Parts: sequence; C-alpha cells; structure tokens
Amino acid sequence: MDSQEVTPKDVYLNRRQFVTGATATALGILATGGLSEQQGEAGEKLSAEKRTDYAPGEKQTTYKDASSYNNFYEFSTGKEDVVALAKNFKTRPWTITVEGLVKRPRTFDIDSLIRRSPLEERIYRFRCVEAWAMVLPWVGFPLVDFIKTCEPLSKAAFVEFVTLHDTIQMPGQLRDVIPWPYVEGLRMDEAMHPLTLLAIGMYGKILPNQNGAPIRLVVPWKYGFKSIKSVVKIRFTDHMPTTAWVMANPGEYGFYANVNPEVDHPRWSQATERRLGEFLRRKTLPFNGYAKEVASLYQGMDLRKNF
Ligand SMILES: Nc1nc2c(c(=O)[nH]1)N[C@H]1C(S)=C(S)[C@@H](COP(=O)(O)O)O[C@H]1N2
Ligand SMILES: [Mo]
Repeated sequence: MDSQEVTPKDVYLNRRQFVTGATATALGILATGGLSEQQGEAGEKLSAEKRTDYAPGEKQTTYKDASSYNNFYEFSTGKEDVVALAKNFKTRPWTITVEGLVKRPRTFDIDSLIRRSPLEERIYRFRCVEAWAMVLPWVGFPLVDFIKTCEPLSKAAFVEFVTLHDTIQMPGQLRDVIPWPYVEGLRMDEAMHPLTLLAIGMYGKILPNQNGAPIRLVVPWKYGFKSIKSVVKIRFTDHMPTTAWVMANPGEYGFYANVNPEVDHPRWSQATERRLGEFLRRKTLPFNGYAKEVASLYQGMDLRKNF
C-alpha cells in the first residue's frame, strides 16, 4: 500500500498528526512556529515556487474581489451570497477517490497528496462564461503529476471530475438548477497539459471555501465552469463524460468550452470581458491568451461545432 493511500482510520490519524516545523517546510508548507492540527484551514500560508510567466505584466485582481464574487451553485446561484454560505464548509478530513480505467482504484488523502507534490504559484488569467474575468495567483501542482500517480490504462481517453455531494453542507444541491453532483471532464491530452492545475491555494494561502477548497481544477484556456471545485472523485473513462452543464443545457454549454471570442454564447457576446475591479471592458483572446500553448490540441477540429 502506498503511503499516500488511506483508510478512514488513517484520515482521522492524519488529521491529529502534529507536523513539526522542519517537516512542514520540506513538505512545501510554510511553518510559522510549527504547523498545528489546524492544517488546511482557509487562509493558512503556503510556500510555493513562484512562476510569473503565465500572465506577464498583467494587473492582478484583488484578493477581495476574487474571494467575494463566486460561482459555486452548491451554495447559491447568487455570486455575492456564496462567501457567507460556504463559511462553515468542512474541508478536512477529505479524500479523492480514483476509479475507472486505472491499474487499481485508490483513495488518496488530501494532505498526503499536498505533501508529496511540490507546490507552484502561477498567475493565470481566468475567464468566466458570463464574461467576467480575473488574473490571479493560484497555488497548486500540475494535474499531470497526479495522473501519473493514478496509473491510467492506455484505454483511458477522458478524465471525469466530481464535486462533493452533500445536501446538508451544500444546500444549493437541494435545488435542481443543474444535475448534482457537479461533474466536469477533460480529454486526456487536455488533462495532461502542463497548464492544467490542481489548485489548493490562491494568493499564497490555502483556498477559501468559496473558491473551491480544499482542491479544485484550474484550466486557464477554458471557461470557468470547467474548473470544478471541491473535487472528491476522479474517474478515467474511454468515452466523453456527460458534464453537469452539458446535461443542464447542451445548446448553451459544450464539453470543450475553450475560450473563444468568435463564438458567442446564445444569450450574449464572448468578444469582450470585464475584469473584476475594472470598469472598461477588454477584448477576450482566443484560448484566453493561451493559444500558443494549447491551440495545437485542437488542430483540425471545428471549434464552432465543438464549443
Ligand atoms: N463544483 C462547482 N465548481 C464550479 C462551479 C460550481 O458552481 N460548482 N462554478 C464554476 C464556474 S461557472 C466558475 S466561473 C468558477 C468560479 O470560480 P471562482 O469562484 O474561484 O472565481 O468555478 C467553476 N467551478
Ligand atoms: Mo462561470
């Protein structure tokens, strides 16, 4: 059994474990006088290697804006209501179950995952399908690193991600605005692309609940809804997953959801965006400005049909 694999008992023990300052630093967690069992609390500082080359020269959205205007339908469809409703959301203990086309299905404890992965800070542009956008420093590790650990079989062609389903903690799930639990998916090459991040923090700190704690996907060249929050399950499949948004409204939301200023949403233009905290609109760039990195993934595809 791998050290990062867990049983429910391990999860509990892990939570109680006292990590010493030295160990914590080696693990990529900045120890401020030793890390207590508060490990994983929102706002706790993280140390990560800074990479600034993903949105060079662009002004960052403020932490306040990025953490108080959120889409997280499990709590509310009101973007300004999520922060208060997610306040007491429990992010520990937390496990991620890996199933489907893998050598063997396994369950990982979030803290051991974090500990074994060197953390990076990456400043990405982030574009919501509803035409607002941000630039912010995520802290996390490339999804590809985790995929390698999962040992997918060669038949695996897609990865499906699932959010926690818990109507007590997430009362938004009592309303059927979209089918629950929230499901998203990526083609294997998209999932393995070095830009695709599993984020556990932002602005140098543990993710606030409203931004998808304890772990969420960040796919910077796709509309925000692909970046699924509070992930509990990852499944490797040989077919394209049916995602929650495609199920809810296949005419408006597609599987690929690549940011594309030339293809309008049926109800509004995607040509421009409003960055949170700014007044004037900016032009939206193809693949959200990451065309150089990712356009080749879609060579030969009709991106109007495959929206
Ligand atoms: N589980 C889950 N993940 C989700 C959502 C959601 O409602 N539930 N909303 C998505 C949408 S539409 C956007 S724009 C982003 C918003 O991320 P942010 O709140 O960190 O800005 O989260 C995405 N991930
Ligand atoms: Mo969104």
